[in-house]
Amino acid sequence: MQQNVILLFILILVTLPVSAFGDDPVVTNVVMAQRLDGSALVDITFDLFDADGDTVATTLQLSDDNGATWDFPVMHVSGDVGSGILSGQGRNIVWDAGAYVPDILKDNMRARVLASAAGVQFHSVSPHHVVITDLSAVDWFDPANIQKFSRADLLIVMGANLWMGSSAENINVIQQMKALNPDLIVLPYVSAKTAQLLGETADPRSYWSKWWYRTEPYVVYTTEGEIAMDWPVSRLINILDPGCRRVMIETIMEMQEGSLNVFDGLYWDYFNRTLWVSPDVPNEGDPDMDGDGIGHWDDPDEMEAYRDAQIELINAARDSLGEDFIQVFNGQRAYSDPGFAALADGAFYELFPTLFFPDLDMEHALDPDWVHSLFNVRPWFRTANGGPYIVLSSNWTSRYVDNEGVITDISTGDQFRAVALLGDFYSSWNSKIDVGRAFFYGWSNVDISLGPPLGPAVFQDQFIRRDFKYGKVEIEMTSGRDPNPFDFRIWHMGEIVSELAVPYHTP
Ligand SMILES: [Ca+2]
Ligand SMILES: [Ca+2]
Repeated sequence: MQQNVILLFILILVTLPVSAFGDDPVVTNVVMAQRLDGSALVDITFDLFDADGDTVATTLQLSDDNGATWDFPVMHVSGDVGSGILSGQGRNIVWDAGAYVPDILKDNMRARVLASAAGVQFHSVSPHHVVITDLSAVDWFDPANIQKFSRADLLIVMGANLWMGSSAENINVIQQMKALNPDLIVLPYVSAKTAQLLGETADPRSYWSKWWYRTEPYVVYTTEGEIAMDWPVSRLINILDPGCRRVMIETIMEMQEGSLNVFDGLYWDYFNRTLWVSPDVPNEGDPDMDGDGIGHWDDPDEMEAYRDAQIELINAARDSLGEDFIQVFNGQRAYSDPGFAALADGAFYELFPTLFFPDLDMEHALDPDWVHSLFNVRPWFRTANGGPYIVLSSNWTSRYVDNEGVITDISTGDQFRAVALLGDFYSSWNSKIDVGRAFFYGWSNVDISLGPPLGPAVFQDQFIRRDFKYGKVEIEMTSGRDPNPFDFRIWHMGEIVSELAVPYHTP
């Protein structure tokens, strides 16, 4: 029945250029051949050599346009693919091309095999919307981390952990990641209003130390004359003062110019219309940035000056670091202020959709008729640097009891992936580790590509749908409210490969 599958023979050699980590596995003699028995099985054979004798993770990638793109959905494969593959000649991956729902009538298919001694697989993922946010102390000495993190389209990490004065300062982390993924954008976390207390004792060459001591003259005091804290681990700095803004920008420039690891821009944490201070800090009195004895939230001209100072800070960064220096804003001001959003290459929706959006939060976020929905806000941002980068992130854990009676996590990465696909937003994957409010690395459960979209999302009643070259995405709004606002289904080549319809969860 599948004898009309036509495939050409291909030779592709791919190794991962991670030369800093000793001998890489080498893949040679890749040959793809359809069996002649009418079974529509395709063999991809290759030789795999690893000098260290490690077991290797292999990834099969397929192209249906003679190698111009490599996002053809790789499904129905078995054999020497995945983790734990031993070196040897004549390794074999069996691809059951006949198992796809539609017939594949192609004469321009190509295959390539990637191999990683660090055990990382490099599947093509759906188009350009994958973010990793990890603000923890990542071990950059581990090659597996460099390979894993390189798979994102946008990566947000602590700048201080890669710039000069950090333990990883002599490892060319960003260069290695870009060798694996030239399109990767890497942004450092930088505070837009605080200095972290750890700077006081940090390495004097480090970002946190320089930031702490240089902003010391610009500490914010409360109406009771105390140093105004922002979080238990940080104090407020006074960006109303041009001198404060200057030392902030100068420190970022010094880090960029003096470090082996150079970032593509900044992730600013963060910009709201007024100061926001954690309820966990025991400030006596309110912050008083303009020193007139009136607390910030009772002082309209101070709040106005704070908003103006944000713009001055952003413009100073652009003047000093260039038009192509990407600036992504955390914080709610950009979500509703078009003029402010126009200064940014993107926005980070922290704890999406629970902040900013009124009840029902997700329903508003995805309502094309609501003025500040994701679809209506996205066009406000800059596009010159490949954006806008509209990042949907949540590090909270939500769970439900599934159809088999077991507690199942809702992966916000997969949930937001469905949203991201509808409107060219970015979904951030985060592991669900119940450690405070920390952000940790996470990865998609469904790393199969849908290919490019065929048009915009289509809205009909409670359904939102978008078609892609290799499949489609459908959201059905149910409660409209986090943490379980909608069901979703994602089809690849006619098969549902990702679905959430609580209590049912497949696969
Ligand atoms: Ca004041
Ligand atoms: Ca005032």
